[in-house]
Amino acid sequence: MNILITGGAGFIGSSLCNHLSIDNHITIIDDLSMGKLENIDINDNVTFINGSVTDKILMQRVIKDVEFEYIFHLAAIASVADSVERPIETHQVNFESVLNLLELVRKFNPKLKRLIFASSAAVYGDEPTLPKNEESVIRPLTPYAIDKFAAERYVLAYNNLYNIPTSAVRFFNVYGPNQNPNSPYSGVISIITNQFAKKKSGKEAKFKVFGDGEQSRDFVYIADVIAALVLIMEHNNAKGKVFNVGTGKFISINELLKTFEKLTSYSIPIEYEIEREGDIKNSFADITKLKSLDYTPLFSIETGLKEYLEIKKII
Ligand code: UD2
Repeated sequence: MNILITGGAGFIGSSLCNHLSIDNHITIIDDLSMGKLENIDINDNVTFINGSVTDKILMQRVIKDVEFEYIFHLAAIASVADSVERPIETHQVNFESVLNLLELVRKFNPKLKRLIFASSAAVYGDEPTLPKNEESVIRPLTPYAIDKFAAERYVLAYNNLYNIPTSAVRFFNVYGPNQNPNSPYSGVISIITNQFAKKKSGKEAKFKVFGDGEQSRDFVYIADVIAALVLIMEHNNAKGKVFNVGTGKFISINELLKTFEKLTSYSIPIEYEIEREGDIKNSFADITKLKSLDYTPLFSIETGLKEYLEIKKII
């Protein structure tokens, strides 16, 4: 099958590509702003296009030329802070590209079996009720979260209004190999892992906790995320629906650091700094809806982290 993955050189996109390219032909569109070519196992089944999803001419040419069975729209500017600094630029990537893609599919891609859009747990904002289920109060607080929610609604409306088969996923805190640790807004697990790698190679290492470290997150390992995406892609009754993708469990940053220490048998200096502006205290997913598609997360934080640290040769 022909599958398009936008953002296919990024963390989640490249992991999905490496999984699906065994049996399918994958086209990747990525501008390499966060993603890296090294993330992708390039083979005869993968076509890489270096370009932006905001390039309407490029997008039209690709959709018209190939006619995909499946599209995963994962390209985004994932930094919430960046969206606060540059709301217009990030809106073009995080929202306008989605609407443009939906229109292109409506006009030129009648063969489509499913389009899956990557939304975010950010849509829930700071409303404190836990766990978050897909019907929980939505309170998007930043341009990033507002764009994700608006785009997600468009994606689902195209299913209802135009019969274009779509689904959306709200990712909680995904971690694993290929996650870029180089921005302060990179996933916290990739940042901590990077510091433990430095420590292992004898370099100076330290980690800054924003706030008291008692904030908690639902960290989901990339292999479980890929399994969830494949289930949604294959299930007809996932059409027109949005799904939380998490584990249904949570851990605090302090406990997470202890888990790193236990797994690696060493520790790094920890500094506590002022809480990050706009940080959410606690977040975890109700995954009942995803479980209705026979999803079971296979990795706990301990087993997922262990595999990740082994792949990174830290343990
Ligand atoms: C996640 C998403 C973000 C958005 C948001 C919505 C990731 C990488 N980011 O942000 O895109 O969807 O959820 O709520 O999944 N921390 C430290 N020290 C560090 C880095 C982080 O203490 O060096 C803390 C941070 O303040 C936060 C926690 O660790 O309390 C998790 O941070 P994160 O950036 O990994 O993820 P989050 O939940 O803020």
